[in-house]
Amino acid sequence: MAARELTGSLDGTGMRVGVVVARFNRTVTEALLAGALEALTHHGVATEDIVVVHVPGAFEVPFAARRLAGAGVYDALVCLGAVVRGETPHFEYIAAEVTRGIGRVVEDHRLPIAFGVLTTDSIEQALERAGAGHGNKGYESAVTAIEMARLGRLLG
Ligand code: INI
Repeated sequence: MAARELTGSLDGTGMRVGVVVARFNRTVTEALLAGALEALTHHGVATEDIVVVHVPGAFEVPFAARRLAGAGVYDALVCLGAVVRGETPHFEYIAAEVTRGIGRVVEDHRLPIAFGVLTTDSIEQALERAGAGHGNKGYESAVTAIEMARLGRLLG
């Protein structure tokens, strides 16, 4: 007998999705947000079922994600930001905290959260990952959010 395989579909119909986006490195994060919104609507999520929360920087993303998760009405969240390595250790702290913070929200709320926070050495590298269509980490993250929300339903 064949093994039973479970994969979440990419059908976002009827889903409610929260998007948290950091303003820091705005050129990059606006492109990530555009990609995420394009992916969500392309995969069937209704515009009125999407909430976008803007926060100052990546460090603030987990706070907003936790609040959205606590609301209990979203099928998945998408977190977007761009942490670019500078001359100071600040990068390491911010990158570590946003990663840890989002991970904890996933564990605490058992909610799929796609990690669309770029961590790069330069703004150029970040812009490359925030390009049009599928080269856009925001787009990819939104698709991941839908797949994981569907998978979560299958897993029960
Ligand atoms: N926030 C970012 O989103 N990306 C960065 O690259 C960044 N750097 O390098 O400093 C950054 N800092 C701001 C931080 O996220 C907070 O908004 C700030 O520390 C206030 O809490």
